[in-house]
Amino acid sequence: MKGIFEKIIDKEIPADIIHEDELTIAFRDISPVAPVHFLVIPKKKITNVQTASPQDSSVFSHIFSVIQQLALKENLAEDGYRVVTNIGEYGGQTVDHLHFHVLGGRALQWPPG
Ligand code: DGP
Repeated sequence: MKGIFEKIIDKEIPADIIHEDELTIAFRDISPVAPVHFLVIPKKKITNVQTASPQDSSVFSHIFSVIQQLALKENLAEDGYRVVTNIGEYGGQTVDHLHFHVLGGRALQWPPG
């Protein structure tokens, strides 16, 4: 069965998409926890960092290049921002499709809970 992020990729459900290319799509999180909060995901179905294969390495490097570009566009680059990927139950992953949260627009707390 298609997951929620696959439906966003296939435009079957709406999302506030801020970037799309051959390998990735980025859209604003439905429940933002910072003034700027978007997700960058691969179009390829990879569950998380732990299940990725060495063949996916080019997807990861591309995702980080997209994050750099979007951080500039969203005015996060100067003050700084955070990139988070949750893995599995203890990591707090709720959607089983690899995604990188990009959070910024305010000073963020550390450590997370
Ligand atoms: P995680 O807990 O790391 O698996 O984060 C999943 C995030 O995905 C969570 O912050 C909320 C977001 N999310 C879940 N469903 C949707 C959706 O349908 N649309 C959008 N834009 N974001 C979603």
